[in-house]
Amino acid sequence: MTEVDQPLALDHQHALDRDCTTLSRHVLQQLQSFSAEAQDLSALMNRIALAAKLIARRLTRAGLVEDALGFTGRTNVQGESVKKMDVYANQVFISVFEQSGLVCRLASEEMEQPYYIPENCPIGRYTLLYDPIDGSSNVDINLNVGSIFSIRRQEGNDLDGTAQDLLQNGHQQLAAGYVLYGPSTMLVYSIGRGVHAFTLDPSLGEFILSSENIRIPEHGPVYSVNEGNFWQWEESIRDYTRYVHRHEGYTARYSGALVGDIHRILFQGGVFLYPGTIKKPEGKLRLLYESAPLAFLIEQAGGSASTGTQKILDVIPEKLHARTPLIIGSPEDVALVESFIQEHNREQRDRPILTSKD
Ligand code: P6P
Repeated sequence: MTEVDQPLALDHQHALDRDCTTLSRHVLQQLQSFSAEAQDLSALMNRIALAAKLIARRLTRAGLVEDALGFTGRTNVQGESVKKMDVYANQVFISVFEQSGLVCRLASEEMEQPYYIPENCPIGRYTLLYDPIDGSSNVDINLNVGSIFSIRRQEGNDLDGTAQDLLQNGHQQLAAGYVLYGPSTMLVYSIGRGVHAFTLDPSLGEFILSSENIRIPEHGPVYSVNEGNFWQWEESIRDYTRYVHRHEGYTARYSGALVGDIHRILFQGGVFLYPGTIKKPEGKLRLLYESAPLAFLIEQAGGSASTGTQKILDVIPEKLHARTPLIIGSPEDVALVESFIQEHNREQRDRPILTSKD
């Protein structure tokens, strides 16, 4: 045997195989198919990876690039101040998908109406729903931020441009996931066959498979909630918070950026809550761009996601930018929060109705 014919040492072979497991190849392996839809999903995930690389590159140099940080002075459809990075990241997704031929419509948390790509519409029958930079308040202080994405089929021609076909429950999602821009850039996704994580290797410019078939712990120590809203919560959420304050084994972690908090819980277990508040009774987080994609992914990892009284994936939005309360994470920890809500609702129901005669 010549030197070239010599087989690589097993660990080197494994490393080489792993480095060749790119996102697009993994999708096809997952589907065990080369059908048109499998090829589409593979190509869609590849485009999302390209968007993630472009955003990661900008973030890593944001402090050095003129005009990358700070606010634009505008507010978005959510009523939030728009950061320059929000605008850049939103445009990245549009540019990346305009050339793809796959996506007919882009619905972004940053845009009041969907963005149509007419030249793609006869061919590409998919809609990408995304939050281009989630947690953008962290950008200027160099803390982790994320992108959240969801892919749905476009049903019908949406000729009136109101995207009514998107007002369906989260079970209609074909794929969902997030990109975490942290010490490393990770892309975590599911096409309904488990949850898998890829880490960007900057030397290759490729996302390489780093964790496959991730399962969330049944229970974990983390509870992640902005306790500054305590005064605005329902009594049931306050009772849950008092419970974890008084019992050993809980630890509070809250970064102000949903993707990082969810990623921690995916690997360590626990629960993230953004309940309704006095100012936002329906909650702050957006169903189509944040809660539903993350619910799809966390349920694929064996976790749970609810509004407190309804599974997130069953919620049918009344409008594109609908918000929901979100309780998401390890099944035992989500169930504990729900038990306080159920108990509170039972007490409310059983409370005798006092009349003027009483
Ligand atoms: P608060 C960021 O604006 C975001 O949408 C999520 O990423 C994050 O979890 C949440 O809002 C933080 O909101 O009210 O605690 O600052």
